[in-house]
Amino acid sequence: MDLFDRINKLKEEGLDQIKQAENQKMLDKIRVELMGRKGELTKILHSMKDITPENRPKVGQEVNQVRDILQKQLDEAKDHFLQAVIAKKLEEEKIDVTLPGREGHLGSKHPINIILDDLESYFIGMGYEVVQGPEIETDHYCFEMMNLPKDHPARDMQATFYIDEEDLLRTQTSGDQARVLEKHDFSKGPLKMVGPGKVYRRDDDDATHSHQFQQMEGLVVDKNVTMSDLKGTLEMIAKHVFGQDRKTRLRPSYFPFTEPSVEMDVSCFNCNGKGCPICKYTGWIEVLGAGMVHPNVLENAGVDSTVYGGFAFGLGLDRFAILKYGISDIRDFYTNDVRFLEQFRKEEN
Ligand code: FA5
Repeated sequence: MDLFDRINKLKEEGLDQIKQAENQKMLDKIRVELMGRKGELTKILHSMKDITPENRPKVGQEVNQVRDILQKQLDEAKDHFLQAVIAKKLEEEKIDVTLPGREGHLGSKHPINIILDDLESYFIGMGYEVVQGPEIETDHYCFEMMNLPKDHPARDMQATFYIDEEDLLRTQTSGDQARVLEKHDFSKGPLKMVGPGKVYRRDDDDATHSHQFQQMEGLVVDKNVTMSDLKGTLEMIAKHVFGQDRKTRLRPSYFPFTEPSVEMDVSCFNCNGKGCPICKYTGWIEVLGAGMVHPNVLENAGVDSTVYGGFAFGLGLDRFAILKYGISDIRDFYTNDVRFLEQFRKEEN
């Protein structure tokens, strides 16, 4: 076979091999065989000295042409495999933008906080200031300043957790009254405050009693504050939270820091007033204590009780939430079960 036929055969075989390559790896192997240092074409170029001088340029030109053709085919095949890899990757990583997104898990507000936030804005709207007393309160503010001296029998109703002789987990938010009264400057206007927060008692836990619950204290002191101001305020709160239909009633009661004293009941959410185990067959659930501020409380805080007077209330936020949402057991508030809490997401604003 003459040299030109051999070169032509190498070209045909090379092109054929490239066509047969199934992947990049096979193609790399073929490239080395065809174009590498040990390849047939390279060998021909290296043996130029054996070729007659007049044929040398022609052979060189022919070999280089074949190398160019093969290189072009190799490049095209390489490009083809690369495109195939990219297409496969794109297919695998395809994102369907029309699919609905995955929702992150959002927490929801605790029902007591929903009531608390709502009441706070309601009172702020009526010109009240929101204060925050300490959960570890002193005997002085929790009891003494509130007209409950050490031997007072009403202390028994609020047996609690003492930390030492003087400090205790507060049984009521009423200590906030004394703290605010001591500081208030009446020359600047009347005192109107609410003080929400946790309180603790050694109560037996049942559907409507917990040893830890939340109260919101309220206090209004000015000249000429009357019992009808208190009644009007309590009725407004009840209507705001429970709606116009739920019945309320005031009962005479006793608190050492108010005179006269009342308690407000709201008709039971469960039996609508007929009587059931939740309301202990009374048809009513007590939600707050209130009354006209006792002169001793004012005087203890340095306020002249012959000039100033006022009303105070302490409402149970848990009881408000129980009645508003129809919750059959107060303990559900404190077990932290997300399935319970999630039911109130729609109530958040
Ligand atoms: C008091 O704590 C008074 N300090 C309220 C007060 C303030 C009266 C200002 C006058 C003036 P009482 O012990 O009744 O009162 O509690 C008030 C409210 O807290 C109750 O009406 C009830 O709604 C709620 N409460 C009382 N004990 C519990 C309990 N163990 N678990 C859940 N809520 C309770």
